Amino acid sequence: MLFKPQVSLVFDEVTLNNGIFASNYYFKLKAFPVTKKPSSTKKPEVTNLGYDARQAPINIKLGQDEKIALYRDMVRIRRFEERCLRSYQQGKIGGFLHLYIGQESIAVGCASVMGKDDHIITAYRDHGHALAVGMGMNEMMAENYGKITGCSKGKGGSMHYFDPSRNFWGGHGIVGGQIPLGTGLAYALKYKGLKGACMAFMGDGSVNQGAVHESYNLAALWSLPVVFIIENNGYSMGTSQERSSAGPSLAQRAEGYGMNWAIIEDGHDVLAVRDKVGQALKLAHDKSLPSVLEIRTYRYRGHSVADPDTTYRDKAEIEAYKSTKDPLSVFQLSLLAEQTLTDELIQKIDESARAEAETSAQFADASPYPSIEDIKKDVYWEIDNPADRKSVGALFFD
Ligand SMILES: Cc1ncc(C[n+]2csc(CCOP(=O)(O)OP(=O)(O)O)c2C)c(N)n1
Ligand SMILES: [Mg+2]
Repeated sequence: MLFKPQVSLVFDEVTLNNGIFASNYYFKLKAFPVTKKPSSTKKPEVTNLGYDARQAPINIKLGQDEKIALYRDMVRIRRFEERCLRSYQQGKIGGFLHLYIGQESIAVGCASVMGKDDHIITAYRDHGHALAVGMGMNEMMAENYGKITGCSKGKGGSMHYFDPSRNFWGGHGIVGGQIPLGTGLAYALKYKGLKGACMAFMGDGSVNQGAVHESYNLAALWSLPVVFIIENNGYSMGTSQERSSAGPSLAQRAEGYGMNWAIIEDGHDVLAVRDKVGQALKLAHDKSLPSVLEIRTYRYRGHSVADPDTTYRDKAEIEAYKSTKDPLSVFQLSLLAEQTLTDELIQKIDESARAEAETSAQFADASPYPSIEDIKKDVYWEIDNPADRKSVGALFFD
């Protein structure tokens, strides 16, 4: 339909054709303003908006100590990352450093509903998930410093934390790259008849990656025990979610694959995260059904600490979120109101988290760098298995 008005002409050509023909029209399309998204037509299946998360069955049974532990875990993430930022500014950390500050309720809420057979995989903004599953600040800070005592022996840095003993499979730098891997973990569980499910985390910027859709397709087709968790903090680097992703919501795309999906508006509320993620995890455990959850959240710092964060969003936007939805403050107020926390305990938790983070910086500082020999270890090298060698190519470190 070549003679339609310009908007539909371009849209038709782009959707009906491919290759050069379509890309000719791409530049015209690019200039169009972003259209307002239509509202969702179908109710999400795993959601329950406008409710009191404290009354959810999974939360009502929480004891005081468990609630304090959730709060403490969020504080530990915040203080650890603030210390990381200082170390970066002191020139102790090279490469990138992506802070999770503002999103703590998600990692802590999700890890708290994980069973011992469940697995977790995430992107490069991985400090929160690592601490939440029980990794130690020392091995994490040392990894940031590139030291041999780091969890990846100093070869991965902040983006590549790993701890298979805690079913924590990283820490991945390629946007969306961890999603096929997480789907593979879920496949392996089902294939081997093992218990458990995989929680595969991604940012809002991942959802347009082809590999994410290929993963959705296989997860639904083979009914895999996986929960895809989109941490929608509103931005991929400096591009807002509205400017990068079409459709009414990021999670609703799951409908195309016949998967359960939900939007968790109150991602700042650790109890709401526990409830909704717990439901999706139960579906994975009991029925081997996959889900896509979109958890709305916000990051306070720039994309990485190298991002001056001055061009793509307003400071007032950051302050508005901080003052009304800060995950730590919101939970703290609620626990104070029910007298689970006292001012004294809050101070104690805070001081202890600061001291732990400070100790980790000293530990990292005092640790040695890997030797050249250490750097060569654990790198796949065909010469390690000469009998199985199938191809000839350049060998690492030869
Ligand atoms: C395949 C690929 N493309 C581009 C990049 C560069 N890049 C790194 S982070 C990022 C933004 C991702 O944003 P989002 O998924 O929303 O995660 P967030 O940083 O908000 O946690 C981009 C484009 C990359 N690492 N990998
Ligand atoms: Mg994002």
